[in-house]
Amino acid sequence: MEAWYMDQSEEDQRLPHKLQPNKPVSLEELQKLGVFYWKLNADIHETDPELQKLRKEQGYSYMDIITIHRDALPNYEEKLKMFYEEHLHLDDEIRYILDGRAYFDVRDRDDRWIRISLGKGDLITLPAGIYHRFTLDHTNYTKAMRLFVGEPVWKAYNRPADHFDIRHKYDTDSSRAC
Ligand code: KMT
Ligand code: NI
Repeated sequence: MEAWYMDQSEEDQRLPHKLQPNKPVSLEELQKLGVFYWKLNADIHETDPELQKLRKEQGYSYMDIITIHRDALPNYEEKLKMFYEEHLHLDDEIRYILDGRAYFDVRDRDDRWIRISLGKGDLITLPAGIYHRFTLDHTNYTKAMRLFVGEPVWKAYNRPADHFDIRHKYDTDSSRAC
């Protein structure tokens, strides 16, 4: 896991888009935005007691595995385009990278993009109501576990989606964490 502020360039979304000089973002800064991170052993994800403990404690009753690759995901191009539209969900987004690499971009409090680079063994939770987007990097492959509290709802609301109560809740919850 590594996070940084993005440059403004409209170039290829799969590039790192680091500022020059790089402006890294710490775990503490991410936590203040309501973003949490765990490092697990993806090789043993089927039996991992640490993952089981986390799922139990956090109530992550649902899980499935998505492979994002040209040959594995139906409507690959269309889905990647959707994932990179700035959006929010009414529930937390919980993703555990089992293989490959991926970028999650989240907005900070001043509406600047932070890019979070994830690899094998990285588990991240994005709070309900945070504006974010997702992309593959130049390796064009990731396999991720999707976790959810209860029955999954994948519905994404593209920005602007400020009329939802969850936006207000997100703002008040995460500013209290500061
Ligand atoms: C989302 O809603 O942003 C996604 O599901 C991203 C792809 S899952 C690795
Ligand atoms: Ni999302």
